[in-house]
Amino acid sequence: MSSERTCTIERHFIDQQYKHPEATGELTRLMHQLAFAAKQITKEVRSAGLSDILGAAGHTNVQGEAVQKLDEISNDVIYRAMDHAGVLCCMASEEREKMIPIPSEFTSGKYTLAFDPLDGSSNIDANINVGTIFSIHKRVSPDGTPGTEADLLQTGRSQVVAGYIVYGSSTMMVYTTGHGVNGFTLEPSLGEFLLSHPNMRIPDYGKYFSINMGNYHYWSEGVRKYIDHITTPDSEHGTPYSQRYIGSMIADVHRTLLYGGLFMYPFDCRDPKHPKAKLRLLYEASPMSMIIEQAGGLSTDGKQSILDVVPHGLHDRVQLFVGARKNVDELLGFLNQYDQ
Ligand code: AHM
Ligand code: MG
Repeated sequence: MSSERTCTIERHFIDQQYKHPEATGELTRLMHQLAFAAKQITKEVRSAGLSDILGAAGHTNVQGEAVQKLDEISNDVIYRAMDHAGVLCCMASEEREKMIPIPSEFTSGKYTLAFDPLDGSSNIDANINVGTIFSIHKRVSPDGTPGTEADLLQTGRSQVVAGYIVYGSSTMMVYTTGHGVNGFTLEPSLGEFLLSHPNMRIPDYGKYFSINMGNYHYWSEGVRKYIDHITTPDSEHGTPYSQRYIGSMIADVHRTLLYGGLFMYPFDCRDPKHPKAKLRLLYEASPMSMIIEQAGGLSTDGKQSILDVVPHGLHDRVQLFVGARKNVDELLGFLNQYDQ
């Protein structure tokens, strides 16, 4: 038997707290509630094919996309786990246009939560991995008052915790508090998240790229030249790279974290004066970028780290490139040469 002691996610939070004597335990409570929500969503996702909850809910969300029933269910599960925990002052969700206030009967806390309840949900019917993404900030408005949108509109750099839960062949929660990245796998019979991937590090380089190639003709010249470069056989450069794209960012970025390479969702430049991004800054790009950077990789919108992009609205979108340091540097060389 291994001499290593089993570490549950709750135990891990508490151990982290001992290192920060000023901590009040609120963050631990918040993470505990998130883990509880993740277990409930796991149960829903695992029984998706058995119950009558697959398929579109019949209306569109704020982004104009069809809402899946499991999107709604996951949104409710997270809201109900978090609204009365006494640790949040407000929330934002991909599924809700406006800021979500904390009901007045519950104590308002000092943190904010932005989340994508079920990323990649268009894949649910095909039994492909989906996930929850979360981003936590400390409020900027005074404690004890109702939270405001300004509390949520903070850069990725000032996230207190960022993480995701991937509902795949197993359920895994990966998070960072700014001191490295740790991964926990849900042990289904115990109902506990156990530390399975301590101190996760992304390789410096990988021969994988992840992008929707169907959009090739819509990208900037720099992105197209880069993709041409990495798909053209050249033994000296070690190309071509292998393409991996599931169309579920959580799964694509999770694989990138483990194996290296990079994940990209560039601008659609059909109207060069108004390039369009797809992925949302606050609850998709920003938390995934903090994870990758904390694991030793890089994130960029082509000009700066995603963590420095200033949000102006809850649903701002951003061009995103994340991955292994050498891969992202190589891409930036092309963007600097052709897109400036
Ligand atoms: P969603 O939040 O509505 O699920 O959309 C985000 C998803 C990402 O998970 C994925 O990377 C991307 O959309 C896939 O988009 P596309 O089908 O355009 O390649
Ligand atoms: Mg999403």
